[in-house]
Amino acid sequence: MTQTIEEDILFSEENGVGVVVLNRPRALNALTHHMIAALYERLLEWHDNEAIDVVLIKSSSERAFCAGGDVRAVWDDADRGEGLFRVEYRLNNFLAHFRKPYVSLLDGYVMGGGVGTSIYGSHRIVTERSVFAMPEIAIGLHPDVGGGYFLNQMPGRLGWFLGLTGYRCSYLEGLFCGFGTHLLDASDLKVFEERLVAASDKGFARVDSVLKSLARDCSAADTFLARNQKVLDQALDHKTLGEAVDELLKLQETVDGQDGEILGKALKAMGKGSKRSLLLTWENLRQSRGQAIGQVLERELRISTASVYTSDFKEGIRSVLVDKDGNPDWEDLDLHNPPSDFMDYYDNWTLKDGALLK
Ligand code: QUE
Repeated sequence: MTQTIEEDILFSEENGVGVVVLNRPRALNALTHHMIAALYERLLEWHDNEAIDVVLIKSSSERAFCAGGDVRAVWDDADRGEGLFRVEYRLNNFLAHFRKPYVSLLDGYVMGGGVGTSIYGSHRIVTERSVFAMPEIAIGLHPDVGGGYFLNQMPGRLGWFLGLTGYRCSYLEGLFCGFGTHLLDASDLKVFEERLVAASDKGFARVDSVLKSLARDCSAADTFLARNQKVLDQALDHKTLGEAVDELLKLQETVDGQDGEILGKALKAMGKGSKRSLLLTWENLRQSRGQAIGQVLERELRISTASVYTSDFKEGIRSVLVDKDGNPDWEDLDLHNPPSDFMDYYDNWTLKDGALLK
């Protein structure tokens, strides 16, 4: 059965709640240009509509809230994805300044563009099925949609670890890192939505009062990221990517048991990632420190748009999403000794229609 694009994203309004349903389950809700544009237009309208008090965004599938942007479609776009990236980053920037409660139900996978579509909102509901990641090094891209901003806000250097390894955070780690704000049992999501729609309070109080009755207490203390934060911070607090990689590999020799296995798996993923992506991730995280979200998004739009024309992006899409052989043939770059003009390609990229916020 072919699905028309109009059904990929659904909108409804009920008693002051604007409801968005991501409805492209076979692609894990990977966001198409059309879905992002439709969401942005609707949010603009709801933002100025006094009858809308709260926005709720969720998925029609238990498997994923959203796996990212529809990067595979970039090849078919006349502009090689520039339009898709542009509407996506404009949406991210708008969400970062959205004044009404924006509640995301983050059940299942939340990766890349799925993070960008939720993390700037006021309430990010996690369930025991949530998995969070910024896995772009596997496709020759970099942790974008504001990764330079929100990864730098995570505890210590954990966000850098996530970006450099594509590490998949458990739901507790997702709360610890700030992907999520509240924990609900997946079986309570329906009743949460029903109570939110029925609630008589207004605005933020409306969401908070419903959450009070359903949110679960939890601690992330007994997770890999919390247990190892200090040593990961130390390993990553170095001047160059090459030095940090060496430190992480050394750390692997001292961490044993289950944590050693988890770390080994993360470092193996880093080793399998695009070296171009790793260098780009490092440099963008470095430049983003202390910058405002708009500044970060402006640079990332340029970087991502330029990245699409690299052989590593083509290889990443081929090996992960097309042939699915998991055997990418990356460009050979020395992480310890990158070309001095490495960033020039990105810094000199000119976007077709000028700046992001125009
Ligand atoms: C890294 C990524 C993405 C990915 C896999 C990675 C990503 C993304 C998708 C994806 C998944 C299913 C689809 C689709 C895209 O996979 O960003 O179109 O049907 O969107 O290892 O960054």
